[in-house]
Amino acid sequence: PSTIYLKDYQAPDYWIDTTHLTFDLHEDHTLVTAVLQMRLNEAVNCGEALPALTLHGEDLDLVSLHRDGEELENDRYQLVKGSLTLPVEQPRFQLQIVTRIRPQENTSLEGLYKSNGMFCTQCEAEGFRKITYYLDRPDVMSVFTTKVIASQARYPVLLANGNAIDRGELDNDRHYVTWEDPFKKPSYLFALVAGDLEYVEDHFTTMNGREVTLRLFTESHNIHKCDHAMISLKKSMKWDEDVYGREYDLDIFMIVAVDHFNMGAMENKGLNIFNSSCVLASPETATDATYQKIEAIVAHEYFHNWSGNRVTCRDWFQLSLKEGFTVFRDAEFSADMNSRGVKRIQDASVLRTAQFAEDAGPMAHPIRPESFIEISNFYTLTVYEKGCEVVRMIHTLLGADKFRKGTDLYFDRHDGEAATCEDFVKAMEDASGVDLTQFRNWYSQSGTPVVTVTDRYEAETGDYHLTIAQSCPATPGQEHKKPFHIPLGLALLDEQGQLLPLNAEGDKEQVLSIKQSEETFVFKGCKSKPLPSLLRNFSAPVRVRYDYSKDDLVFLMKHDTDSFNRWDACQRLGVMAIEQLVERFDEQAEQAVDSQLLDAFGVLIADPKLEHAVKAEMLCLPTEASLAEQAEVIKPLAIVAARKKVKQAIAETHSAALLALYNQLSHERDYCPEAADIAERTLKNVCLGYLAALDDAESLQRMAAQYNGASNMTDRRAALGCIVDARHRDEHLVEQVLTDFYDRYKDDANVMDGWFAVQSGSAELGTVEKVQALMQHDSFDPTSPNKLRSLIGGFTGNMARFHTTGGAGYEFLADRVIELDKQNPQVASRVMMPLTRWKKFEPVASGLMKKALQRIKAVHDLSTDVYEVVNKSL
Ligand code: B3K
Ligand code: ZN
Repeated sequence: PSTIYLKDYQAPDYWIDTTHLTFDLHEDHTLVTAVLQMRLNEAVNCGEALPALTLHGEDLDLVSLHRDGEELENDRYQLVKGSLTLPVEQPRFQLQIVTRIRPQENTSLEGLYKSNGMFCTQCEAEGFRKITYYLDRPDVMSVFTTKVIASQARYPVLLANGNAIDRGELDNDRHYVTWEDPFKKPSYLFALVAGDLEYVEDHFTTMNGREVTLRLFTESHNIHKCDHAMISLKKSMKWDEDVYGREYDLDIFMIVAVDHFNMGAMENKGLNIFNSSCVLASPETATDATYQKIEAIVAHEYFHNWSGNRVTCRDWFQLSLKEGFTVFRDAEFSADMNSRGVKRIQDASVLRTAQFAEDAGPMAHPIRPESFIEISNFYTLTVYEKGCEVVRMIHTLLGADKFRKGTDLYFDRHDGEAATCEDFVKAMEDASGVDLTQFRNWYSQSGTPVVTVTDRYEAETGDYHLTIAQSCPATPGQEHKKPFHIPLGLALLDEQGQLLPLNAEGDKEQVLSIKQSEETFVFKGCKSKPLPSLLRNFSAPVRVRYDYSKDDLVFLMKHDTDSFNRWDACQRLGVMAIEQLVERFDEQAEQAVDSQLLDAFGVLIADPKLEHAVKAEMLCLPTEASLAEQAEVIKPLAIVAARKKVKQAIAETHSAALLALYNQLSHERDYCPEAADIAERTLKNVCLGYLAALDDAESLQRMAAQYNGASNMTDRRAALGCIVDARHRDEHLVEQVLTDFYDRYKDDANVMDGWFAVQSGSAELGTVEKVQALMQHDSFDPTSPNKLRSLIGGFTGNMARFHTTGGAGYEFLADRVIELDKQNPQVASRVMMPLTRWKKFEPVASGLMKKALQRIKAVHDLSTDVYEVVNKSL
């Protein structure tokens, strides 16, 4: 497999002005007729001879090829793996290409495939080439017309992008619908659906008074689970008008839910296709987390209509242009709809745990990568979440008003075009007058910067000196880094916990613009040594090192006005307490749990003023994954044991207060997925989690009672998880609730995902043998990415079991990767990621992980997806 470089980008030799597609869908094959109006790209080619045309194509049977009505026989073109090359004689010409494809046999879930009897597509990034020969690159934008023909009985619903312009009946009980999308788009935004589907319909009137029909399609048994997604869609449409001035542009907007889908959802123009797990919800079947995920993803895909579709990407190296920006847009939307503070904590937590790990691993890349072998491997936390943070930093540096001027200019300038990250930054600069020259390093450099802060207080003058140094560790291909332009949110707390004025204007919060490798700021008039509150609101994706004492952290937990930093102080305290036990793992039994942490949690539990949502976040100890990310060398079993010990100590010390809080929050009410109710349930279930760490029969009864009495999935799932891993375990009860859960929900594929995950992710149950047995279960569908992710992903995230001695977990994963690679390379490459972190583990585990990777590497004919990951990580 070959590497593709950003520096080699060249504009295409030809454009495709219009694309007419006809799909003749049959049970064993599909015939695709593509009629393309081609035009020479004169900007590239002004010479005499017309260059040959090379189209992308994969797994296609070419049935016939006509150029301007003349059939080209097979001696007139070259067909090699991945492409079709033909001679060109006129600067404008028409091609007619007929291909035969087999969607029924397409297990990669890329291109046209079948899910539960319906046809659907996934074309981003390079799936369209599995449908027909085409210039399958995002800078080639075309106006598409799509005619779909199929059996009327089996596929009453026929959908494609745009507006339906024609429909009719044909012989043999077949029918057709023709769709026309007036907006130019790249092939990756093409979509088609054919199935026996029902829909719910609603309407939205845009800011200019246009009526838009909204339709959400699902299989009939799920039709009652569409309300939340529909409400979320209408909120998103309104929000994008209010906050960005962006209006929807077609007469109809459709969402289709499908069960077999490689990721969350896809923003195809006017016809979003969603993983059913990201769109369907009812109180009985979806947790609060799922409700919030749905709201965020519906918004994300809708927002792509402008940030991605109207303005798309020139090439795939620019992926963060649409993804980073759109994640920023959906994060702000969610913050506006729910608790802003908690949204920030959750996002920062994911970033610091998973993206920092990616940035420290063998696949580290800048948000705008410079090269790749397989683009599917670059739909990463770095491109998405760090990309979002980079856009957020621009927002912070410019301020909301100038940022909005910048986005207006960007959309204006590039509407209907395929743009670059540079275009985005330039629009921001031009609209605001702020110089972002150095800021651009965030686009080209990988790795997580480390900001080291030291301070000095001069009692005589009252001057407080804050010295800020930055560095960035080497990452693959990038030995030395230039300094970043870092916006650093800052406040200073006095001895009473009050915020001190930072400047003559009396501002109590400031964003320092850090540009040098080291710089010092002096704050005057401090009566005593202040305590710095650094990186407020997680103002940049960096690690901050400052030598906080435990007293400092307890003080910040209590007094800081920034929710993120209060939470972070609590996390830091938790990390210190757990690390202390990890370091002396062998003598852990005799080690006491840090008393300052225990006291601080007591204050936290009892704090009557703290909002429930933030309290719930603060009460959660650092996750095993985040402890692993912060460790020099990962010792999995020590981490699991130490964290468990600290959790038990908190539970035992504060059992009465936790129980009181639990009882206070347990009252019957109708389910409502609104922020205040979600916060109460979350806090209640955090308490239940602690109570599950007590060694008494009473708490077990409490969990069983919550499980049995639950009127919604949030409470039932929480109780189930607690029962499965309770300290005072009862095998019989575990069996009973797992069976009960199965009986209740066995017909609901999305709920069953949770049933698999709760077992494979359980420290108690999730052994290799158990996971292997579950793979044979009747309800396990090995062709469903959701099931594979739940079961295998649940297991690889199970630190207590995946990393058990002997390496059986690693061997199991290697077997699955090798097997899956033949079926679905994207999923195979995703699930193997945990192995790529082998270098950070303690020697025995590390060696065994490496061995498993080597076994994968030795397999012949690996997909480009797995090939790239395995070769870069060894
Ligand atoms: N753009 C799609 C992701 C496509 C992934 C292709 N392997 C979903 C999204 O980010 O909105
Ligand atoms: Zn996206």
